[in-house]
Amino acid sequence: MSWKCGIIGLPNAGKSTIFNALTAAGAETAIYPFSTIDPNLGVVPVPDTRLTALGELLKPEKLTPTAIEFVDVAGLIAGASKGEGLGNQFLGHIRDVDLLVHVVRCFASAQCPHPLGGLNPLRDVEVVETELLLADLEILGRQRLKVEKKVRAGEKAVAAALAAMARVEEGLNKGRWAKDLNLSAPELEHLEVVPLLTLKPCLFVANLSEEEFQGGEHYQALKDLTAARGAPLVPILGDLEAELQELPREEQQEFLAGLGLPESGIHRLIQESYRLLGLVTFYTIVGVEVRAWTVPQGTALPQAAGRVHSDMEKGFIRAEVMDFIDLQNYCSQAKVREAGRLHVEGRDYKVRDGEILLFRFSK
Ligand SMILES: Nc1nc2c(ncn2[C@@H]2O[C@H](COP(=O)(O)OP(=O)(O)OP(=O)(O)O)[C@@H](O)[C@H]2O)c(=O)[nH]1
Ligand SMILES: [Mg+2]
Repeated sequence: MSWKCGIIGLPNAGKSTIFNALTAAGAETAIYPFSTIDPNLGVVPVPDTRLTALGELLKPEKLTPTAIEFVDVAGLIAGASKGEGLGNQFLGHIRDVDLLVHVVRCFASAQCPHPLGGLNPLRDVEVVETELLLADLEILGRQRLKVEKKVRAGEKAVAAALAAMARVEEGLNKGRWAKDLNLSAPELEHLEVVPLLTLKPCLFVANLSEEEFQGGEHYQALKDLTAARGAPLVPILGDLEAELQELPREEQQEFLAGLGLPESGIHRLIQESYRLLGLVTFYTIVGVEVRAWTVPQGTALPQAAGRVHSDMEKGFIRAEVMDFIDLQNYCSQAKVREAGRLHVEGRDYKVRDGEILLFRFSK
């Protein structure tokens, strides 16, 4: 199982450009809208300084990072929820993602006109979000009809499901996202059959020109909006970062530092997505390979073992647990053990971020 992030936004916002930079995969970009028709799917390694440090310390033959997926879909325009443009397809492709990455255009370009006229990030955000809300209302409406049929057929147990749907519909009609309605666990369970877009976590990307980055009004407007909502915003100089992917890492960093950027926006985007998905990373050192793995926060050891191999989950006995920091400080697994910093844990233990696990299992 891997986690998927859907890149959404208006046509020509620079979604494919950012996707390219993410995957350096060469998805098509174009100066005309709707250049992306089939969604592009890219598997992106998660930059991880701990894994790099483990590589330097243990010098394994193989160092394998964990990864998340990004999907690049067609641009969304007003009316998409009613099937305008490639809207329906677009919405279909992002129903199964775990996180929405909303790219907002903050760059002017003579060659590549804005589909709605001039630059106006706040309007753009509203257009896209309105479509998400409408799409959810539509899918809820359809589901409600199905449930109401069951009520007429005499099924009584569906009243709670109807009530949960009504609550979300009421919220959406007021412009509130399903994720902000404090839905209870039973309500969420009733809604599981409805793949709501507004239930997903969302982060914003400001796709910036250099001028905007140096203090433009459009970038500022978007910063104010996201700050007021407490929503994460990652600034990216899309075009530039896509081009930089051709250069070696150090040169990329030098270039960005010259512009006053401490790190690549693309790296920040990957890390921020990872954080918002509520994931933790654990490591295994087996034979010639040091490898990073991803599990949701709160995952117990047997299920974590199952990420590595299903047999290890079935036959799970216990795990030896070591903290990355301890291995870094003591420099070898044997010394961590000697220092009494290695602990043995059983089935109920929840994996924490940065732990190095050695699973014991019966075959
Ligand atoms: N100047 C400038 N141009 C950009 C930037 N990002 C993207 N572009 C250009 O804008 C055009 C459209 O970019 P795409 O990445 O194809 O846009 P998209 O959002 O994927 O568009 P659709 O797939 O049509 O929805 C391309 O010509 C890009 O080179 C940027 O940061 N600055
Ligand atoms: Mg595109």
